[in-house]
Amino acid sequence: MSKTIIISNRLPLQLQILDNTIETTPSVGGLATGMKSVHSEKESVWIGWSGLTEEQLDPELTNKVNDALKKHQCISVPLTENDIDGFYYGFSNNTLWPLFHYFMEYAKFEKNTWETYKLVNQKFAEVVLENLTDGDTVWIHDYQLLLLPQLIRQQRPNVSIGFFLHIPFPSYEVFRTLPCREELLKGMLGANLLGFHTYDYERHFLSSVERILGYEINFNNITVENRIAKIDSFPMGIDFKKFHDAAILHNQKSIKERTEIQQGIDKHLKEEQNQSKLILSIDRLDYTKGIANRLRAFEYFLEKYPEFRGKTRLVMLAVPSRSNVPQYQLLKNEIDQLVGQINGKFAEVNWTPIWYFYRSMPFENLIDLYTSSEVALLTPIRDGMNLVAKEYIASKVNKKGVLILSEMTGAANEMSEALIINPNNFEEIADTIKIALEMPEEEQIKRNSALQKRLKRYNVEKWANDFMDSLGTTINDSEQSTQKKINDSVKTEMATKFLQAKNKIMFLDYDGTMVPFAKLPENAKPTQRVFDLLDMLHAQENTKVILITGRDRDTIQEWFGHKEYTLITEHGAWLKETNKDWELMERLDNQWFESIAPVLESFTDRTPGSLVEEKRYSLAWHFRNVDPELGKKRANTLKSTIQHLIANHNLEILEGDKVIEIKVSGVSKGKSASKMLTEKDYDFIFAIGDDWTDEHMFKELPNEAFKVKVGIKKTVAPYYVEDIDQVYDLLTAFK
Ligand code: GDG
Repeated sequence: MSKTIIISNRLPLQLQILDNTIETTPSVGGLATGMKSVHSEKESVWIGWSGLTEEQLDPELTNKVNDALKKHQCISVPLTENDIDGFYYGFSNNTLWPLFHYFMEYAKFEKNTWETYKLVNQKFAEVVLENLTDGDTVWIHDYQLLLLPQLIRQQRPNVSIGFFLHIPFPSYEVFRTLPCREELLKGMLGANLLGFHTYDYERHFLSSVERILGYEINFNNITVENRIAKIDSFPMGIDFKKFHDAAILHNQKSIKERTEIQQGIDKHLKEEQNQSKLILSIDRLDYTKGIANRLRAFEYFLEKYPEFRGKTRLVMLAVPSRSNVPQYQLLKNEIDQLVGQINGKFAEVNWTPIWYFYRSMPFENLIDLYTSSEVALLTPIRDGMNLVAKEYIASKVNKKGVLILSEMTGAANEMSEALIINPNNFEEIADTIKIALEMPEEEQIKRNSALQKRLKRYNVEKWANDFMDSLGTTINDSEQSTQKKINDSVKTEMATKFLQAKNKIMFLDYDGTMVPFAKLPENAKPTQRVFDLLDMLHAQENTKVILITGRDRDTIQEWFGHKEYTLITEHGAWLKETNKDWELMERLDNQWFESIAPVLESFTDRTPGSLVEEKRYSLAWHFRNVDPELGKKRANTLKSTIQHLIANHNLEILEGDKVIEIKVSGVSKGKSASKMLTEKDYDFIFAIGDDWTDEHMFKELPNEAFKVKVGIKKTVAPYYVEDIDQVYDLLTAFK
């Protein structure tokens, strides 16, 4: 039976060695709870690091660890101290984490940590491959494992792989600074489906793929060699019920049943005659979370609005994190100092402005803090999503409480009823704290009702199911196209029909079909391989071979004029039969050039990398070498400009692969191909091409013709091959 394999850097369990035995406790983080519903399915395993290095384990303990993990359907990836240093503290947290959060000045590029990152991703791949059987689905998580999708794909090309990034994907301008940017993108693109928290991260990723790898992108589908990878956003939710129910339970507790922390909070509130309001902040101690900014903004708030001194307090929980990375140690010192400084500056005998906890708290204390705080102040400088914001709202059973949230979090996209602030604007934060503390209850309830409704509906289970469903449909889509792929049996069938037929005609496109695209059109000259293939086909009995192209007559004459195959150029404007002169297939004129050519030239002047090609009866504006986004934008503007100019003329615009062509309407590969069929009664008709312009040919040729598209693109052709090599492979079967 097929299963789901979840893979993340850490397993969702904490292990402890106590007296030579292993104790396990479940992890609490967002990823662990999020994936619980997928993992609780019977057929699921979770692969990751156990938290214990090889140096901490002997063979006996390793067996015990493995047995303990097995009970929770977990499998560990054995890692050494050195692996953790280079892979986790090094490349993951000293390079990718800062860079992906736009802290470029913190990002270190070190060859040795990159090498370890590659090695550890390989170690993960080995464990996955040992446990992978046909039909399994793989779901890989986060920035520590960017290379893993491709490492698995290389060994198991047909496996269904999903990847989700929990942190932001930065803009191309930032991502491009990574020396290993290509490897990372290719690694990620091993997946069939790539998920991000927000559309912005998705768009940044697509832009990097387009600019760095030059892959073709169609909406959110990327053509990767012979497959489609789909990109989409899935904003992660929380286990709403867990937080909501825990808060209900908390509110029902008698004084005695309450936790020590809750009793402490109650005592203070009583002493302060319930005058004092709590502002909560919870994060891992991380520079991306904007903790120092938050403290400074709170200090500014107390200065600007002194009437709140003694009446409000910041409760700050900072959970220790990555304390082996130097930046985190520096941050810890900075925050310790700031808290001391602010408390020293404002404290009164019965009041200190900040309660600061530097530790992790059990879940029930988290609920104490969520339920007791009138305001949550979350000010990350960057944050992929921020689940704390969602948990705070879910815990507000009576819907009272105000969330102040940084616009730099993924969560801000979905939580527009919160008070959204810019974490760098202290003035705004100070004013917003005042607004929050004074917000009427009805307004709080109104805002939180809307927020809760959404959080309840799009919870973490829905998030995980949506991702898995989408992965399922992505695979089905590609399976649909595999049905049309030319495999050995289709090839044999075509070759047999070819041999049996008495009159055969073959339409062969040139660029993208016989030869790959070159930066400049004149550089895509035919190689000996092209001539050998065409000569071979031409030598077959009763076979008419037609090279049919959008290229200009003169170039094709120069390259193929000495050969005997039939040539059709400029999308069907010109025809050259064996040993004859060129003739016009359509009555054409080119007087319109003088009004259109200057427009194209003006676009070329403003668009670096573009060029105008003048054919006899058409003009083409090429933008293959233009920055992809600029190229698309200019092509769209050009189209609308030209459309306006050609209205009432017998002209049309043809959109090819990175080219816009203006030509006399009615001329097309389809029309000219159909004309060629009237000469004889052909009983074998074959057409192959890669471009949009070849679609005319596929549409107009009769149904019984064999029509083959080159590459995985939208097509009306019933068959496709993946690349030019496969074109050769197919055509050489016809002899
Ligand atoms: C990354 C991305 C993205 C925190 N302190 C305690 C505690 N927590 C729990 C919270 C929450 C989780 O940890 C923190 O999640 P966040 O989303 O806020 O932040 P990151 O850890 O940075 O997570 C982030 C997330 O991945 C998911 O994709 O949202 O943007 O950076 O669930 O409740 N839990 C307990 N004690 C604590 O002291 N028990």
